[in-house]
Amino acid sequence: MQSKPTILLIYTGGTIGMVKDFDTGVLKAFNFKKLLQRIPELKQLDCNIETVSFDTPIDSSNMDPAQWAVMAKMIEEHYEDFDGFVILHGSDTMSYSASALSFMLEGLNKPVVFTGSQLPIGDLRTDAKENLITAIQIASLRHNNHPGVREVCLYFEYKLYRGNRTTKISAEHFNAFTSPNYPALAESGVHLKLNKELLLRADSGKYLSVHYELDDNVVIIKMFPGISERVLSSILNIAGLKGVVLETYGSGNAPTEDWFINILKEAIDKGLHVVNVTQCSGGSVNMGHYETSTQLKEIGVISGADITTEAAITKLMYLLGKKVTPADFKTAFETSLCGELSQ
Ligand code: ASN
Repeated sequence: MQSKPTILLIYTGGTIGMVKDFDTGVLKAFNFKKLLQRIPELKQLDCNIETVSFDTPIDSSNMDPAQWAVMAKMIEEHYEDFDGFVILHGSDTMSYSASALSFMLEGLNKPVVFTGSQLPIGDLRTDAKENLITAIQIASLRHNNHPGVREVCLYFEYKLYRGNRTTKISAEHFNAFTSPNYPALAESGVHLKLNKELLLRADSGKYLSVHYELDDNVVIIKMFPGISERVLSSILNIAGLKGVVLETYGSGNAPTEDWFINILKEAIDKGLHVVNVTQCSGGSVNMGHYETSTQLKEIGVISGADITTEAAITKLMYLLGKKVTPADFKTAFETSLCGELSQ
């Protein structure tokens, strides 16, 4: 008889575990043990669950690369002892964390499922229970004696997404995430339906290798009509800056004015990596499609294709941390590492 899957639940904080401060009415992170007591249903799941928690649970607005390293370390240290990992995380920056971990956990061959909620677990109308219970069930799935899912994903409101394809779209609705350029990996209804053909299949001979070095000398610049030479030039000349995610218009378009192209060209010639992503919520950058992106291509701007901004900025941190050489950087960025862009 096969033994029950074992799941490690990692609690980082977020609304799911928050309670209202009686004096101020403000939502604050809460003790994890008390949180678990509010979900007796967990005992009914057909798996063994163990838990670890951040020493101080945080609102995910306080998330940063150091905290990603803490999560990655928890997974690395417990990797052999568990069949899957569920990370309870605030929804605000969950897509950034899921993207970062997808790059940091190279060779991952087990599920890492991020989830959280829009209402605290103690709230009568909470979405936390369904999200948590189904995330654990997904992490427990087995197929031919292998984990059913072997990548970093995000489960929210009946849908499982590839983590590095997601973005938070609503501060109000339970349906808070979307994956604009890649279909859902699974849908939960009467049945839990896994779209197997969409899943990543890691090379099973590969071992987990965790990359902790992330370089935060990066910035996101969102284009807007009226952005001035002074503003753009000040940002691109920040001392030590190494990478820029430039959110352009439509399919990767930007002004054709000389000052704009010259500032970017100078920065790229000095060694700055500039990645073009679209500020549209779906679709892909296609430099050279319009006259307004042809020069960007010529001066060496990197195409982010259909990558999300969250995945682009964390991929920049990861590749810079890995010290990829300037000659290889553009190709490395434009190559999909773990399903974050379509090629
Ligand atoms: N502010 C919360 C967080 O990201 C939002 C949430 O979890 N729904 O930690």
